Amino acid sequence: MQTNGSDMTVSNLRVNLDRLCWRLDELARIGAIEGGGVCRLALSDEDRRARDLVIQWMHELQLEVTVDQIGNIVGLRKGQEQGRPVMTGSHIDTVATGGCYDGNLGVLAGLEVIATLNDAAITTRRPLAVGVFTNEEGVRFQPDMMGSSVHQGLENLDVALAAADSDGLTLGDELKNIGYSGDIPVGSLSAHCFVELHVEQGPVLETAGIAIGAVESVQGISWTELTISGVANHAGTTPMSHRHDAGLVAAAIAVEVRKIAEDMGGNQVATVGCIELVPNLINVIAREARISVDLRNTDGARLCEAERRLEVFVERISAEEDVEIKARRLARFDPVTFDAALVGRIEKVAGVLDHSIRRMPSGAGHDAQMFAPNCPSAMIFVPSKNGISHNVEEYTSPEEIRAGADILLQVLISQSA
Ligand code: HGY
Ligand code: MN
Ligand code: MN
Repeated sequence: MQTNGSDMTVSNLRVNLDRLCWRLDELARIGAIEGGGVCRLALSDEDRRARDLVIQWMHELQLEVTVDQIGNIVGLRKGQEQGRPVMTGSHIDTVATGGCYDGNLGVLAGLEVIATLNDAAITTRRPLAVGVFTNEEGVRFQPDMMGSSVHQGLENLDVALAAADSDGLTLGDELKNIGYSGDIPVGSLSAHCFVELHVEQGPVLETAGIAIGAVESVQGISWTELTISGVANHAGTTPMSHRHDAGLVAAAIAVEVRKIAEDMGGNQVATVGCIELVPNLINVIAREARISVDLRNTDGARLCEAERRLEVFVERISAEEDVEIKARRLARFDPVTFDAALVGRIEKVAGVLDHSIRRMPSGAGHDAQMFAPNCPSAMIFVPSKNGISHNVEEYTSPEEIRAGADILLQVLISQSA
């Protein structure tokens, strides 16, 4: 590692917290919504404006910027040597009721690492790269973690480009519309390793009074859309025995989804986040219902068990209520285990910087999990106030951000020295 000979030793390098928080605030203005959160759906105009701003910052940091065929942005900092870069990054698309930190912190902390190294005139041996991955949230186009899974060869590019939103607009067309249908072939960049900083989005660290999470794994994710077809009829005149009530069936499935999690216990979680009824009128029995089911478990076999229980119930209630139910798989990821040595490195650096740390799984999906099959990957968590996320109340304090960003800085340096 080349330094400018100043007495600032690399191990004493720390991020500039004010600069990082300023970037977080600036980025949060794009798509800002009531209550202090952000709505920046993938490939929306807000996403375009945020991408433009991040690329402007990448250029200011003298990074070489590329955009690939699915819109992933990579800012590359040359090392003394060529070869696979040490990589970090995350996403800047958000859910419609998002916070300012989910994803954004990982991207901007990555830029802060670059800025800190630039200030110290340090050139690492290996190149460094910061990635901004397309459509991590998966709320407009499914599946989630789409850009990073295509980037790492786990999802087919054409299948991803053909994904359509609820208005029938495809991801490929929307990429072109916002000017981010890049020319770099996906898969043309392999990383030496990948480390992502992210807010925990849960209550574990805050409850334990611990500053940092060394993330060992990501739980498996199963997303299914169920379309229930019944018969519209008059709410007053139709005898109960003559109903094919899609709304009733949707509600029964939502109750069963909760029951599956409760009966299975352990790490099983289950959510019905979307319920749409047609025609959705007070005096009409719903002829159609569309619901989403999100099942997750740290144990792959248990996740399959939860899926099986749902299938059995769907079959049974379809027969009982004489309605048709079609299932469409929206996303499916097995649990992922991160690189033990890299997790250990995060722990070691946290110890040197005197931050409390604990190992933990991730309840949310992340871009880092897509790198895990191809290179050593791991994540650093910082606490979420009241364990809140995917909510405008999402908050992580500047001191907590400093701790996570300093650890990211020193871990990336250690991997690129
Ligand atoms: O759903 C998730 O875990 C992530 O926020 N896409
Ligand atoms: Mn995220
Ligand atoms: Mn998220």
